[in-house]
Amino acid sequence: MMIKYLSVVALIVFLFTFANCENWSVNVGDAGNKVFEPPNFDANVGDTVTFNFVDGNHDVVQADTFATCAKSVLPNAFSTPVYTGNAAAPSTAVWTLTKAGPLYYYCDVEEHCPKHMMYATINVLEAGAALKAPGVKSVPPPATLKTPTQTNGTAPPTPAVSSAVRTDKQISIAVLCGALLSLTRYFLI
Ligand SMILES: [Cu+2]
Repeated sequence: MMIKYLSVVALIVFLFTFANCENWSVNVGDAGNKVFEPPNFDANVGDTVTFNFVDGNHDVVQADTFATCAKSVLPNAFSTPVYTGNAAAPSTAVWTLTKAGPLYYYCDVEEHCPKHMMYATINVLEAGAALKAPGVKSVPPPATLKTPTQTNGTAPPTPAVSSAVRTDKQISIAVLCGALLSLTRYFLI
């Protein structure tokens, strides 16, 4: 019985080590400035990045090289709709990091990329690799869709499209994280 219990604990520790499920936060727009904040940080494969659209009209589109204002040719290139920023209740989009290597992205609204240099990088390192320049930690991805709160009747309805950018992989990582937490609670508390 004790051996079984210890092996389960060891398994949980092992899974947490390799599926550590960090979620990083990137703010899109900032008080009239056309920026991604932070513009450059390290993360690990398996982590997620949540973009919070806090100001202005912007989107996030994957590029193939740094400072390029052209969508990646990858068939599954990441991109979001254009959101109108709302600092109090930002729309969000989640990018799951599935492969090591730098990820480049930009905003393709108007001239934000070529004129305002609205582009950025995520340095994706192998799972478990030490991060020299970690980003800003966020809460885990929301389990349910977040619909922006409307404070008056004049705001145009924002489509609930967060789910459109979610991939099956992201969902399975979220499920894995949830399962790990339940297992931990069951055996350790
Ligand atoms: Cu923009």
